[in-house]
Amino acid sequence: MIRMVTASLVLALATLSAMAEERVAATLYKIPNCSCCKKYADYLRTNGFDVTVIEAPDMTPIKQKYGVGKNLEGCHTAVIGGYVVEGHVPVGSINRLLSEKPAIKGITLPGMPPGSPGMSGSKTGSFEILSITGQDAAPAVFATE
Ligand SMILES: [Cu+2]
Repeated sequence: MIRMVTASLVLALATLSAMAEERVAATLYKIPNCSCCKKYADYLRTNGFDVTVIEAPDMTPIKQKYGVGKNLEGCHTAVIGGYVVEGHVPVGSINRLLSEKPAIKGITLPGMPPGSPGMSGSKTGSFEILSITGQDAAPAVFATE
């Protein structure tokens, strides 16, 4: 019995360390003086992402490249696993995006809602994370957190 418990414990530990090593690469574009963007990069790092920050004085071409329409814009733009993650999106939605791999360009939390990851203040309501499709149609809700 003890041997079985030990074996499953070893297995659990092995799984845990494999998970810890598997850091997902993320590239985050931001304007140089954006401090909430920097805090969001730190938030991603804390949650297991390997973040490369690229300072972009003009974010317009980046938003255009990744299909982030004006109504969908946050501050920074991240690229993770081939998806665009715009603004202060909570990590739960990113992980769901990466595991479900839907046929969209990415997800966004438009604006800079108080209390969202990297933002100060306290949360006043639930966050609506929207799908980015690159189409003009009204964006669908990807998740509510
Ligand atoms: Cu921000």
